[in-house]
Amino acid sequence: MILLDGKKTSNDIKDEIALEVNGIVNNGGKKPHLAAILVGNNGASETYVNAKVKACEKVGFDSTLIRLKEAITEDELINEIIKININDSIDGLIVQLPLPKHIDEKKIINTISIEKDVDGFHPKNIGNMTLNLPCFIPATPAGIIELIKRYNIETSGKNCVVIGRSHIVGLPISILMARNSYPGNSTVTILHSRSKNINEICKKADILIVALGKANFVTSEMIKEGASVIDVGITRVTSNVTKSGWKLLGDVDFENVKDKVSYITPVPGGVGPMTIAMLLKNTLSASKL
Ligand code: BQF
Repeated sequence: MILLDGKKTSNDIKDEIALEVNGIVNNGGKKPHLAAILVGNNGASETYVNAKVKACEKVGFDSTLIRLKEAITEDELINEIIKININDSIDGLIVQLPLPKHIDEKKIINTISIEKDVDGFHPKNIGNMTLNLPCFIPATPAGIIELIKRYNIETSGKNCVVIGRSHIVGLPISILMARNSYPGNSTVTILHSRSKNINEICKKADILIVALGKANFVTSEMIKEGASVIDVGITRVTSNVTKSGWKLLGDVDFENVKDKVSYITPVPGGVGPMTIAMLLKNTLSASKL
């Protein structure tokens, strides 16, 4: 079993980005600048946004965190986005999800300028990605692709099973794994809440990508010997072992499957850190547009 070390790989990517930013600045160029909007005070969202701001500092980007109150109206939020859209000093904009229930996420994402949509969630971005046109690939799928690439995992002609069809992970990674490129050229099956025979279908997977958000859902009887397993799940549970009083669980029962697989991502330290690194990569690309 080889661990797909997202922590180390993301640090490698951050070093590469920092080197490039250094070159840009030394040649009189401008630092990439990411703006992040955080609405309300959801604990997990705060953690994620703080991680993104810290990562920006680490690679030499400018960042602006805009905190807005939970009770902000949809129109007020749209106005904040428009201000950033027309601000030439800002290259990339993310709106941390989920948003409060009274705000329509679709409407908000549609407001983000596609040139600054470094999360790649705008419908035009997803369309461009699907058609293999220039786009920002959403950070989590991009992180999975980058891990597969850096560990030289064979994907052509392989059975790739994706559990979950979310617009942010399952749907885009399915499209990417089926594309005519590397990583890609896989035979992709998407499993979801209405799927039947989930265990049997998973058992045929050479590459299993799990993004459904159910802790320890995948067990060894669902795994083909020698499979590569990518675990996107992060469920927070209380723990009497850790200092913080909680820990993260993946969608894969790691201890149960680890002796059966060729490659596997840990949780934490697998796909999560890669997501942050790929957001930085997209922001660097946006700054070059
Ligand atoms: C790690 C996210 C669900 C909903 C909205 C490192 C992150 C997570 C884990 C992180 C995520 C998940 C992010 C680890 C960003 C990934 O060490 O395992 C980093 O910050 N993520 C998000 O912004 O919004 C989410 C998951």
